[in-house]
Amino acid sequence: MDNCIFCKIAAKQIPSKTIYEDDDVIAFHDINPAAPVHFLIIPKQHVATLADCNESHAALLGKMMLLAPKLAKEQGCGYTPAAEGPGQGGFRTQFHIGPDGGQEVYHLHLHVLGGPRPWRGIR
Ligand code: DGP
Repeated sequence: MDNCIFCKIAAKQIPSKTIYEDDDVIAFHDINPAAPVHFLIIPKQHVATLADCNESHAALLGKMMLLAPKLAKEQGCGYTPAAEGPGQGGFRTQFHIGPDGGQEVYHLHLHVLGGPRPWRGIR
């Protein structure tokens, strides 16, 4: 997509603080962090929203979801489960879909937010 800012980040036409990249996805710090740790995981291929996904995107979505806890841990906001009870640490994941979902950039992205509280989060 010619005018998509996240396509341009994926293509390295716009710089970003990249924390992970492979053939399918790239993850980078959000330009306007809403938590001490706030990064985005996006597919390199252009997909506008989660609502535009179908079965052909299942592996890609699975990869994005599984990367969230791995990268959160690397960024210092991982979750350590406990045998009983809530465990330690943790993070939040968010997809925004459409105007009522608060989406501003129409290229699929998974927000990952974490770090010591308090933090404001997104909207
Ligand atoms: P939303 O579409 O509301 O789910 O959020 C889009 C997010 O993308 C928002 O938190 C700010 C971030 N963002 C927008 N433009 C850029 C950019 O050029 N670089 C980076 N790193 N983040 C961006």
